[in-house]
Amino acid sequence: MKDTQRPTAESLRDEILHHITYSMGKDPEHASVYDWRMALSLAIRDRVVAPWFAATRRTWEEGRKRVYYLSMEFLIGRMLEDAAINLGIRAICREAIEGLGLDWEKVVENEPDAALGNGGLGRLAACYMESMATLGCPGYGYGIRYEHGLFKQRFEGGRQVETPEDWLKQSHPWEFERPEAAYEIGFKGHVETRDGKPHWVPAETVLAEAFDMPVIGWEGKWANTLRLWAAKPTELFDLERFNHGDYAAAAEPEALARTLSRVLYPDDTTFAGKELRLKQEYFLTAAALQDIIRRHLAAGLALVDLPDHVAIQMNDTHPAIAGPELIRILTDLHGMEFEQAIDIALQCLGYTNHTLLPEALERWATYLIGTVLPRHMQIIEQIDAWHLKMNPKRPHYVGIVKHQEVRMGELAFITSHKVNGVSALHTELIKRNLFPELDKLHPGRIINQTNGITPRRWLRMANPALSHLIIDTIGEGWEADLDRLLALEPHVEDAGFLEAFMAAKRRNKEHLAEWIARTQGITVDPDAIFDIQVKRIHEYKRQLLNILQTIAEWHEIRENPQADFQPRVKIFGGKAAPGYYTAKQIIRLINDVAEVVNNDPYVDGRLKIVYPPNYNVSMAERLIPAADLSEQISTAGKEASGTGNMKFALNGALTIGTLDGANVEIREQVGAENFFLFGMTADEVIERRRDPEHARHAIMASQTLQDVLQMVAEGRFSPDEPERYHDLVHNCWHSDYFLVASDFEAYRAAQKEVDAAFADRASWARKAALNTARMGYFSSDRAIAGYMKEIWDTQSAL
Ligand code: 26V
Repeated sequence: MKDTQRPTAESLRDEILHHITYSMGKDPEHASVYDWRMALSLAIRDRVVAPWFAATRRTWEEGRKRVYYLSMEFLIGRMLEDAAINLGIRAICREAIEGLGLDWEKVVENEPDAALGNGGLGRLAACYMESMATLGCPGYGYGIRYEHGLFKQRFEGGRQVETPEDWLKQSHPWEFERPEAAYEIGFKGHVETRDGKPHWVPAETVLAEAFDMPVIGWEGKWANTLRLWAAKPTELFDLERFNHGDYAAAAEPEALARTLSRVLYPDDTTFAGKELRLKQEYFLTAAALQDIIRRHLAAGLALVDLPDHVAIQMNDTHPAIAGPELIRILTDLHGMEFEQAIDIALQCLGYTNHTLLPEALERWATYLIGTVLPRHMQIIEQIDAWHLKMNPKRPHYVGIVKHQEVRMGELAFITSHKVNGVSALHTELIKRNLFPELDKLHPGRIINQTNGITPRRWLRMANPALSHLIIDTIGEGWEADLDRLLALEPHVEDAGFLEAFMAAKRRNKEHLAEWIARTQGITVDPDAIFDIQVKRIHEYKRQLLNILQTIAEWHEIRENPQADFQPRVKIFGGKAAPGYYTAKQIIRLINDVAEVVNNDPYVDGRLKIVYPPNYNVSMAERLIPAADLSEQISTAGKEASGTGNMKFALNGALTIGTLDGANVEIREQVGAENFFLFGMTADEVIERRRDPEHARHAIMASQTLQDVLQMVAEGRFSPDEPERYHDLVHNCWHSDYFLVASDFEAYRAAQKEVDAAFADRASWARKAALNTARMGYFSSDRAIAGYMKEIWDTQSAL
């Protein structure tokens, strides 16, 4: 059978030609890059289907427990090369494509990113789907098929401008529409009593229609399904209303259906109580639960046995309505008693917390939930009352419903058997600051599962130069057993190995330099330190600290242009939430500073600032392998984990960072001597804030920072509008909640250490290689194995 045998470049070429002709309907003579990309994708997809069916069939036959990962975001990125890598046919694909006279990179880069997420949380979901497939953990991802993913970012005069993203403009070869898998989802209406039991009569309904994407694991041994829901209008219901003459109401469901899965909310920094978002959350959750229950019942199983067959993981609180919805299904629709229903819900559900930022914690007005989901509001109150009854010692200020708001964190906690943080420090802070009372009432419920990243995409695929060196040095097998990278350790004593390691880095830096020249029109020196900060723009992540330090460096060069100076390329990437004014000012400042510094003859190319617009997964794959230095400089206690930090270190970048999130564990793993630590600890941050004048005190203690702030305030980087950054500077002096000023000198000192360390090439190479060798712990395979054992109670089917 052609789709199970390993292809040759020739056989694959024939398959591509077949698809060009019969799937794309194109004469090869006239096919575009898009056509070829589609044909190649379809040829690869043909090879995914057999393992996918086999895995699904085996799960049914063996009656296995399934994991359901509910997430409002899946930041998948491109799929073609990832599938080829995991099937072990990338080289063959490339050969076939080049044999057809095409440019491999152009074909791969023709694919738009599936950007159905904002940042860390969505990318984590994508890595976890891939690891579940690699480990043979039977499961489904459930999400929303947003028509428009995260907005595209452009810069105009240095300012961020957002334009809609349109990944579905062309047809998407990795999805299968399943019109037969569609469920009605209700909203609003009222609750009435039928046969003595509550019964919800929704006023509006929409259809959730499934689109399936196969998720193939390493070596194609297992594949799971990512099922994304698209909203469609329910025609029958409309007609009924129409016939009753209620035309406006008849049009409502259609309008709702059109908007429900239209756009991804692009703000991951603040909670805004948007009704549409609540509806999106319920839409995803209700569709998923109907699908889960249908599958369970179709296997002839009883609902009381649900926990033996179903584990549901809530990626943050966004799907936290799962608890009440499951209870509603079990009680209202299947006649179960409330106590038994909540017991089942508890055994099935798990909740991962991804942020401590109070402004990002979801809490919905009771009137809104009461309007949109009237029956759920009743059940939420019932859960709250039940929890209080079971825990009479619960303090009066603790609970799900307080001050006319439903706190989704508390709801998720109380309906889950396990609540997990995403790094050791973060989990400690959840226990200490976020849920101290609930932790006391439910000792052992809060556990840690430190985040991880998939080494297939983030090393094997993104960094062929380093991957091949690793394979030449220790062989294969590390891709699915990342601790094996430890075998590289003895080689750091070998000058030849270190040279090869740095040669691979150098090749990646040259590639990046070439891309920067081509796309940004900026020349950068591959011998300079490539110093990279890429992530969402947020005050707590402190891109401001980075750019202020960059200004200080520039000032130093200008003061003393003849001095020896370690050349650096400062690379920034990231989007700001469209309504986040300060973050947008920081973007503009970086671009303004870049304009001045990059064109300053005194600098003479020794310092460059590059900020390519529209940072996304594909850009990360390009930048990370070329980094020497990884910037992980958040205010301690604010970054739950970080996962970019892991990708950089795995690719042999050294980290300059605070003791925040997973940085703490990365430093433990790679060794303190191979990590540039600076800044206050989480406890010191709290302490420092008790001084209401901390900002002014810190600035007064640093002449450099005074000079830098003065330059910004005077308009040195915005001569056409000198007052442009007055707000930013004023905030530094008078508030500085994220302690940029207080950490400035420590950061600067650490950057000086970086300069000195980089000058010693052999020593730097050793540190970089040790970073790669010791990052095995941060594989998402380790993380998923932890979830399987400690939360899901499920076994590999492999
Ligand atoms: C919150 C909201 C609020 C309502 C509007 C839409 C929206 C979307 C996302 C979020 C939560 C963002 C939380 C998040 O992304 N946390 C990140 O999770 C990563 C994976 O665990 C972790 O590495 C990062 O440190 C953490 O910031």
